[in-house]
Amino acid sequence: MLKYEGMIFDLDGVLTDTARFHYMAWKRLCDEMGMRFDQTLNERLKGIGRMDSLNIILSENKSDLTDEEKLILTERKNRYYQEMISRITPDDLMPGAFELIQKLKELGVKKAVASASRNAATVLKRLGIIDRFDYIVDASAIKNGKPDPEIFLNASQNLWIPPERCIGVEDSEAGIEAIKRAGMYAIGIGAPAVLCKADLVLKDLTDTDRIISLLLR
Ligand code: B16
Ligand code: MG
Repeated sequence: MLKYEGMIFDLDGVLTDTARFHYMAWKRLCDEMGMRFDQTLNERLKGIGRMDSLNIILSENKSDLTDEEKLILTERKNRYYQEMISRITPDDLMPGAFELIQKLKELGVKKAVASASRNAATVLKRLGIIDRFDYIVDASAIKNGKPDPEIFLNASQNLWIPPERCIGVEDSEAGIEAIKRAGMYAIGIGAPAVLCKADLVLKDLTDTDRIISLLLR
């Protein structure tokens, strides 16, 4: 008997380590523009959409630009990011991710991806796992980004499973808040100090037995 019938995964930082590519792309852009950008600031961008991320960077640098200039910069950052993800292969799956997806299939647990990234489908294809999910949220159709619960509620609706029967998995503080506001069980991947609002924090997805035991009554 399953306690949870759906598992909704974030992508960057959970299924694959593309979080470092987002960091490197923003860092290159900021260096070129003479703006400050470091790992601490990057932590605040995890799970946050592209334009909102640029607005945070600009505000931290006490800088302001026109909407047109911002669009040019976000497109440039995206080109740097797309160069990096073009080299992704199935070897770039996070440890334990493939095994967990397999076990969920055997148990009949439905799986979705709720990523803020408009590059999510490209990354999932390059990882060779796009067909293993029952539903992938289209980030461009989401009006309110994480920490708003909209993206996780959209995923559960499309899986036809009520939020309280779903587990969300996230590496960002904003994402954990979104999962909790959606009324789901939250697994954080990363540092317990950052993800303190999660119900459970793990370093990665390798402890599949622990995750599977949560799903069962
Ligand atoms: P893109 P996730 C998020 O993905 C990233 O964490 C965040 O750093 C990025 O700015 C956002 O996607 C948008 O990505 O520029 O590719 O549309 O963690 O929600 O899977
Ligand atoms: Mg993430």
